[in-house]
Amino acid sequence: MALLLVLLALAVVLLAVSLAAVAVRRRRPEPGPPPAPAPPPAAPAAVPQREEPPSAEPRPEREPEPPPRPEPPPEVAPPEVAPTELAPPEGAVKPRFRDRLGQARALFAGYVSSVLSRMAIDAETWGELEEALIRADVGVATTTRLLEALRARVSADGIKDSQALVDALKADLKETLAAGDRTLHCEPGAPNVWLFVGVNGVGKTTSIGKIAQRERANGRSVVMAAGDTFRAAATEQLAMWSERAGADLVRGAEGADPGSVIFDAVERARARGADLVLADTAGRLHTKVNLMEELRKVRRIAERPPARLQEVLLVVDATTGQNGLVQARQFTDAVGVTGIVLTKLDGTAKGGIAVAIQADLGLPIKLVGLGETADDLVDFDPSEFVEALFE
Ligand SMILES: Nc1nc2c(ncn2[C@@H]2O[C@H](COP(=O)(O)OP(=O)(O)OP(=O)(O)O)[C@@H](O)[C@H]2O)c(=O)[nH]1
Ligand SMILES: [Mg+2]
Repeated sequence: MALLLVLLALAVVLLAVSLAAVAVRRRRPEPGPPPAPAPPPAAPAAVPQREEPPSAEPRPEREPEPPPRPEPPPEVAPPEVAPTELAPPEGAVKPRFRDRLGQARALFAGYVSSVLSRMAIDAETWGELEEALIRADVGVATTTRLLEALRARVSADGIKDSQALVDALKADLKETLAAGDRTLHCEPGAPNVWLFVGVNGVGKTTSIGKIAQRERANGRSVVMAAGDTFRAAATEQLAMWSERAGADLVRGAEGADPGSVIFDAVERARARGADLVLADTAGRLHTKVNLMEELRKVRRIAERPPARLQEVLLVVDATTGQNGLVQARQFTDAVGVTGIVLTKLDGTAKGGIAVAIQADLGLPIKLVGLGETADDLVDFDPSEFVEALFE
């Protein structure tokens, strides 16, 4: 029995030893390279996945998808005959000379009341009239001529009192200013061209805008030619006026040949059966090319059929005084002016330049600018003008 117990104990010990050996073998590492340590969960991979070019720059973000391209707007052709609803309302009140000739009237009024305060006509009377005319920018030559004619009339008609003398002067001024053809010519059947010239800043573009509006109101279809390619802003200025007036606009790139813009505008007018091309020009140039030379070229294009060059309108700033006369002479020699648009008579202008231009150069004043807005353009009425000055 004891032997049996000893044998049983031995068997148990042997079993325990063999189980322990198995357990130790299981725990022993396998031969071969040790496995890489498992990366900590949040740590970056020790070995980069892809070979990156060495760069100090952070990797650029992926290019965002470009936004879908908007559909190009459908090409809208300018209206064949521009809409009339953009024209000024019928019966819009036109400015009057007497309300706008502030400075000029004040100047004349002072001298006239002084002359009238003395019943008789004496040396002082003649001196004051001369001073009034010269200070009003009539110019020495024209003043001298006017007063000589007045003296002759005074002695011929036996004028004795100063009121009659002032009336005679007014009549002479009206007669001087009424000379010449003040019509703005426009015939049916061909693109009529009105070319606007003048030094910079006198009001060419603004006057074209005003005239476009007025012609539209008269039922004419108008094409504006942005022939002032000196600066882009000039075209934008004209574009604004063309929208306002309901007129078509032909433009050229900045620095483009002004002649080509006028040519294209005539083509557009012909194709659409428009009545009138209002052609803007620059008052100065990019190049050293003489302005007058350039304008001559423009003029030649503007008179090439089918275009019918009806008017070459010299725009003169009334506030520049006698200088306007010098400009008028230069432009007339170069491009053959048919009439004057006298602007800014509402400002500090003294008005006499109108008389000087008409008397010295025989150029009719056709239109007058009395302000900056679209309605501030009137036909020149010599009688109303003179009455307003002397009132
Ligand atoms: N008070 C007044 N201002 C005017 C009149 N006509 C034009 N102007 C102003 O004069 C300035 C010059 O006018 P523009 O029409 O640009 O002159 P422009 O001759 O085209 O000038 P450039 O293009 O530089 O050659 C603008 O501020 C106009 O508003 C007018 O009759 N009265
Ligand atoms: Mg201009």
